[in-house]
Amino acid sequence: MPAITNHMPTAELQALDAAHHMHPFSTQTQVAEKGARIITSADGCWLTDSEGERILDGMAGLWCVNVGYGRDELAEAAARQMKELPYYNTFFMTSHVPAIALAAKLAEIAPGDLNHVFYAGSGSEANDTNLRMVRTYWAEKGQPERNIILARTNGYHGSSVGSGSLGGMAGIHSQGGLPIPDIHHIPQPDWWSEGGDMSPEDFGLARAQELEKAILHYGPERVGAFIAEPVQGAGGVIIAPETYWPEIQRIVDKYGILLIADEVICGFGRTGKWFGCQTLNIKPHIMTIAKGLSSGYQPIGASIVCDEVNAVISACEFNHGYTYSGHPVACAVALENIRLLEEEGIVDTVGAETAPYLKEKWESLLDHPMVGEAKIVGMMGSIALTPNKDTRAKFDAEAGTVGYMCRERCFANNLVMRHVGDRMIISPPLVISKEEIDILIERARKSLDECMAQAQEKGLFPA
Ligand code: PXG
Repeated sequence: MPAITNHMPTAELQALDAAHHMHPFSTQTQVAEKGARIITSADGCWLTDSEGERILDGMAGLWCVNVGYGRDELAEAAARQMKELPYYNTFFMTSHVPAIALAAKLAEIAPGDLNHVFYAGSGSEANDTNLRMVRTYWAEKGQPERNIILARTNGYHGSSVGSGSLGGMAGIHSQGGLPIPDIHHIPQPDWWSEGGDMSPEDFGLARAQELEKAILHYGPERVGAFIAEPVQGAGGVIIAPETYWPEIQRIVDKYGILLIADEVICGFGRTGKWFGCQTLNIKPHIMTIAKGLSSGYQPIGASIVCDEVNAVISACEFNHGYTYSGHPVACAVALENIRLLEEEGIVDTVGAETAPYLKEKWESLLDHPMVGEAKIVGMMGSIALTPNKDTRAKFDAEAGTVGYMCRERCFANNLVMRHVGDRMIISPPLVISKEEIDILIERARKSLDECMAQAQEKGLFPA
């Protein structure tokens, strides 16, 4: 039965979209040629498009809809707050209940002495805050020369000038004069593509020691902070070998530099615990959060700051903030979202039940001829596509050619599974059920088969 839609025909929407809506990270002419897929509603883990198709969202939007779509509680929290106090700022000695309540709640659930919250409207903004905050911290401590921030190649921290500089994405650095001065990148712990003949353990150690090398190269008196995602998300769900993080922690401690854990993706249950730092046993001075903080229902981000950094920053006037820092509606929704995650045991269920189930199913994809590696932690996973598993070979085509083909097959099969180069990635809503995991795996396998057939036709995969 054809879907009954209450909007203009898809082709008209697509034409208007291409004519007037500039898409992020897209080639606009391609959008015009192909027409965007238009999402009209969603419920649980399922999207509905303008043609009435139901699509399994294996990416939770953009890694953010942790509690799933369609939660009335969050809509009601927003409506209540809008009626009571739709906006007020947190500058100039003012505050309001939602900003206070959420900050106190975040201090409660964040590990260690991460007790202080600086609000932003997004992950990019929060990382811009971090950049200025750590430099201000060292300046206030009488060490203004300690302004170098080390980060990682293929890390993602946002696309504003500051956060895009912290990130290590070549595509971002190539536009607009990034990175800004005194931000340097060390290579990532991606064993599959860069590990060569080393064992994953040796490689993890070697890549962590790149941090020490960089500190010694620039001078320990010049380096203020190191920023990294516990698990690289946008870079392709790169899970570092087990040797990596303990060594990073040792080096950070040894030189007394600040560690910023970018938890924008890893936070709020994604890795099976509340924060990626807890899964990986990392002790940061600052955590960046966004996305799962509100399950994407409202745009909000924040920096959660330890007692020591807060003490120094609090003693000066930190000339920083955004009109929407601590927006009351966003804070009210985030608070309600955390309540759902806690009271419905969503994070606990991921850790104890659904993530182990997904791991078993995800790793079963390893028997597919084109899948060379299957990595997963909690509800974020990746598989590496390769023409030869034994040699970890790359396809004889521009990187991402086969990944894109696979992504297109997934989309045609009503599954959102993204590609990063020739890695396929998933990050479903945390509320995904075992039955839905089965559907995800079934569709992924079908798409892999179809992609492999296409790759064989093009001579990119052995027949
Ligand atoms: N840090 C991390 C770790 C992120 O993943 C940001 C910061 C920036 O957050 P905002 O809210 O400013 O976007 C992100 C965002 C992708 C993709 O293609 C990933 C993100 C954003 C857009 C696309 O995987 N991550």
